[in-house]
Amino acid sequence: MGLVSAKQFKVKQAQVLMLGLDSAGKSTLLYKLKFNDVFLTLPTIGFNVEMIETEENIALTIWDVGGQHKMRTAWDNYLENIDGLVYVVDSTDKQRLEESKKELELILRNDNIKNVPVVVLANKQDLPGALDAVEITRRLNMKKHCHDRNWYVQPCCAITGEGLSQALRKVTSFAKSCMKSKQEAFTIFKQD
Ligand code: G3D
Ligand code: MG
Repeated sequence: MGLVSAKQFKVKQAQVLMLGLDSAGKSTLLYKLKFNDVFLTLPTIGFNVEMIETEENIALTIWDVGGQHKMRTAWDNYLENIDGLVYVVDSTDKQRLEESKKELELILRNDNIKNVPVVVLANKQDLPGALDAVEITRRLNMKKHCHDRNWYVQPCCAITGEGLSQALRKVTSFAKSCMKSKQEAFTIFKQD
């Protein structure tokens, strides 16, 4: 007990769910964020989870859930009580962007994540032909599907780490405001 500083008690915990099609780069991103290193990944069966401390007195618990077709039906089980959604796309996989958009649309329709902010990671920007953030925004129809919540599209590369500190800052600030609104809604509910 004596080893735990008072500051650690004040650290808030935000739950962040990371989804996207298989091979978008979710697990690579998770481990790059956590260990600043690139590991050999295998298709994720179930989920990986890591806690990432940020500089803003908030720790993000990031859930990386497998994105293969047969596992997407399980995504709904992870949507409760989250403070942020990170949606990863392979910016070079033009053929599957439509499929990725449809999956995102399905998730956003779920009542459990009403108003939950979304950060799209336009991953694999190091590869030739990668679509930029403007084009990913357009192809995912973000303005329409996310009009009721905070959202942002961040280009990045999980291998070099480019764009990841910006992404982390965005996820953190969105998650903070999401937690604040939930707290305010809870306080009003208790007063009624
Ligand atoms: P997933 O967890 O979304 O299914 P993974 O995806 O993290 O397992 O990554 C799938 C493949 O994409 C891996 O390659 C990984 O190295 C690669 N990858 C992830 N992010 C990037 C990136 O930003 N740039 C490049 N060039 N490759 C990336 P393998 O070959 O192991 O399948
Ligand atoms: Mg994976």
